[in-house]
Amino acid sequence: MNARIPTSLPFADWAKQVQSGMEDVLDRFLAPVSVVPARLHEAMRYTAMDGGKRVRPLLVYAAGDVFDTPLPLLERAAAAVEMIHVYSLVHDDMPCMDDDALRRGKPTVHVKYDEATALLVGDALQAQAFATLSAPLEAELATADAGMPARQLRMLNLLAQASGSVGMCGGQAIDLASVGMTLSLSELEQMHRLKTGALLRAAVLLGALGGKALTADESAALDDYARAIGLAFQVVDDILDATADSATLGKTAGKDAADNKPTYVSILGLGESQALAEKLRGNAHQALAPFGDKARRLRELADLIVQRKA
Ligand code: GRG
Repeated sequence: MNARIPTSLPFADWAKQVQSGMEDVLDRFLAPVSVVPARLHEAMRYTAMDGGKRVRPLLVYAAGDVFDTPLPLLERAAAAVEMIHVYSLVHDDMPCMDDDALRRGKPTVHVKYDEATALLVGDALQAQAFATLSAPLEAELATADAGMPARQLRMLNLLAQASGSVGMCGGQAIDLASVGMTLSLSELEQMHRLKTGALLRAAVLLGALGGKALTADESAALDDYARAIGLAFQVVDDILDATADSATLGKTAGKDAADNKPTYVSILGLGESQALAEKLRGNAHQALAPFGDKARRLRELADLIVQRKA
């Protein structure tokens, strides 16, 4: 992606350009297969390239539009957050966790390669995410804005917090410990705020942090938006899981319920879960009101997250 994608494009075209641009961005920030060890780099590319909805990069670019974040920082942030997400999927699919054979329509990394490789692919993608976000900036950008290194540092800290024990990993630990247990709605929400919400929130804030300074009110509004879509994403995931046709979605219908994991649908029922997703969409829209038309993409992404079919 060499130039900013025009905001005037219809949403679907804009999203397609971000998604296809991510192939180029990831290609640039991942080691080539020609670098030793070739098999590890091949496996990293196998799982990271050409796959997924790229929701987190879309959020990074959409938030970047609101705060005029320079493209090189958006690219680094989008690649880094996607690498963390992909690493989490690779580890989550392993036999010691969810034991899944298919991901994004392809054999999972431990199935295609082996378990040790899957572990290393996840570890290496995590390290590469931070290497990517901290990579030196293009000379003209670094000299044009003396505040860039401080911004990069804040972004690194944010991504580290969102990924670790007080973010995604912590949420996964709670999830693993909750198998077979009855969770209250607030316990379920706490788990998902960490497990999936923290990284989605980080994507929004990363896109914003790279741009012009946020006021306290802007920061709070963006946080409200990020929290609403983070939760909506999980509620919709549970709805899709409960109603999926496994053949068409390429995932196991009702897997969480079958694994005896609490879900929004198991606690609230389908109708109330759908109503909750709609309410969260409304909350997300409301939170964006202070940003006016500049937040159009973020608004459309809230719609996409709630209306998605996969
Ligand atoms: C193993 C440290 C560690 C963490 C795993 C997020 C996570 C934590 C595991 C993923 C398990 C899972 C399927 C959760 C449901 C919600 C979710 C994150 C789905 C996958 O994300 P999408 O739909 O995937 O954005 P794509 O493939 O489109 O990128």
